Amino acid sequence: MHHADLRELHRLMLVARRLDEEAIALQRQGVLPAYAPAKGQEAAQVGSAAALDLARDFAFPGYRDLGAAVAMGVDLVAYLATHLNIWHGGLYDPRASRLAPFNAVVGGPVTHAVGWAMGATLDDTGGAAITYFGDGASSQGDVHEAMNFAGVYRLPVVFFCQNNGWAISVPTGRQVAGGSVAARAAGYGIEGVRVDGNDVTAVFEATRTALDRAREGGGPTVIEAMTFRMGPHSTSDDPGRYRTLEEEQSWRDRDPLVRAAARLTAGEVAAAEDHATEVVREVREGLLALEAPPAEELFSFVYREPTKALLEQQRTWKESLDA
Ligand SMILES: Cc1ncc(C[n+]2csc(CCOP(=O)(O)OP(=O)(O)O)c2C)c(N)n1
Ligand SMILES: [Mg+2]
Repeated sequence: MHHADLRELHRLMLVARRLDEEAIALQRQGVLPAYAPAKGQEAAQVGSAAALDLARDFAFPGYRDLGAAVAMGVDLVAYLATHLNIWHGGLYDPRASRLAPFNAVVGGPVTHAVGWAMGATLDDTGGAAITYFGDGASSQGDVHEAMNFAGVYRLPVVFFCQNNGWAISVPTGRQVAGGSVAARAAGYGIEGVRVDGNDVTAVFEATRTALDRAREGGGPTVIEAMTFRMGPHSTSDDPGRYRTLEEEQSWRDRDPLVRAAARLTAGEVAAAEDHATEVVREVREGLLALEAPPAEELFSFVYREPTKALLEQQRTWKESLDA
């Protein structure tokens, strides 16, 4: 990888890290109701999303994938607005940004990505889908059906698993039988690779290879990025109740940002910090300035034609306003 590319990936990772810290602060200040921190997973998210071709590909994220949104150039105020809970999903345009609304259903985005990949094949668009999910999600039935279906039809999809060691308080060893998500790919007749998820270069290369293969008709790939969730599962979790400080310390030494920064000059790292500070300031101001959309919209866009039940709810809601 060229030095300039590494510098750019580090810059994106640092924006993700600082924005993640800001999101936690905003949650503590009562601005965001809840947030799922991504600290420690920046190399996995940024490295993989940076490998996408935004003219053709499409990404399906989970709830902890801020780094993917950063790397894809999604409007970050509109992205983080999802956490404000003032609308259905975020305020960004998934079709224009190529990033689906984030999904809090464990394993949910995996089936969506496979469906999209089926459509891309039928329409012969030449694009590939990437889906983000966790080690815990990999034990969900839907994920296995999605992988099997993608294998049978050799669909252009990359199953990007961030194995961060934990599914809330359950360690990977207690819910991934056989110990490897990547190894499961063999059962579906598809490629499976394990990659150092805290090495942004390795993640980028592995994802680019998998996306190229998918677009060329070579079928799906499971990528298992080995990483660590350095913070809590969510802003209402206390990891001290289920894991040790020794484990956390051993991963602090493998921090993806420290590893990338070690390959850059002090001046480059300082410039990236200045840039991240500026982005965070703008996003914070943008979020605080957002007005809630008209409450009436709660009933729009759910169905093409509203159902009787929905109209009934809308009527009750309106009456409650007048009361
Ligand atoms: C279908 C479904 N079941 C259960 C939950 C509750 N839940 C939220 S996150 C989570 C653990 C997911 O772990 P993993 O897939 O490893 O992702 P991580 O949170 O570590 O990024 C669970 C069980 C959910 N959101 N959706
Ligand atoms: Mg996990």
